[in-house]
Amino acid sequence: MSSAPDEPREGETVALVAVGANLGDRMATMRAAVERIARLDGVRVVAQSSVYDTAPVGPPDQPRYLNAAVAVATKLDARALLAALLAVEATLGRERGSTRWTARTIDLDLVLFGECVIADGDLHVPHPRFRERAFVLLPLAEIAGQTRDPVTGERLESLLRACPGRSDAVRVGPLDPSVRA
Ligand code: A4P
Ligand code: MG
Repeated sequence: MSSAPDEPREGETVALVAVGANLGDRMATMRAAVERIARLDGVRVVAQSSVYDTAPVGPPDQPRYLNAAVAVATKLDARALLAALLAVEATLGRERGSTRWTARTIDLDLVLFGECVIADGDLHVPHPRFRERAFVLLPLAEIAGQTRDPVTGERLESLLRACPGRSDAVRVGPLDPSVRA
């Protein structure tokens, strides 16, 4: 029996990835990132959220962001998936300075990897700050509102309700260009 295209298959884990950009042609770069993620071996994109225009959190003198989220079903483990995401960032001109939270052409954060909880040097899943970030929770709740945070047990939609700052986000359209606004 074949499984529906957006259901995880045997051996796959569903991971949630936050996508952000605030330099250059933000929408085009975010869509290019999703195309590249979809072409990774062992990774299927199974859901894409809307895109939101959001006020920057962190250093104030930077442009507004676009933020969105995708769900992937993957045969990779969390470390290999994050490495692949960082490689996609690099191909899209992401430069890292010494300061966190600065402007970027693309940011791909691994927010959840199934129910895994990992705090291991350079890999932290769930992403340590996602519960306090409306720009992450708003798109994530659209595609996975019933999914539970494995640390707190809360559903993503209830984490969003408890999160300040969601009202200043403006929906600008779908991330998936084949979906009508
Ligand atoms: N790393 C470890 N675990 C992870 C994970 N689960 N996902 C390591 C992603 N990366 C992970 O990340 C630094 C290092 O963390 C990576 O090398 C990776 O090996 P980074 O992407 O260079 O740093 P960052 O994105 O500046 O920091 P961080 O901690 O991800 O920050 P946030 O919390 O994502 O904040 N405002 C708006 N409106 N929208 C935004 O998207 N983003 C940020 C970044 C700040 N303000 C924003 C937005
Ligand atoms: Mg990041």
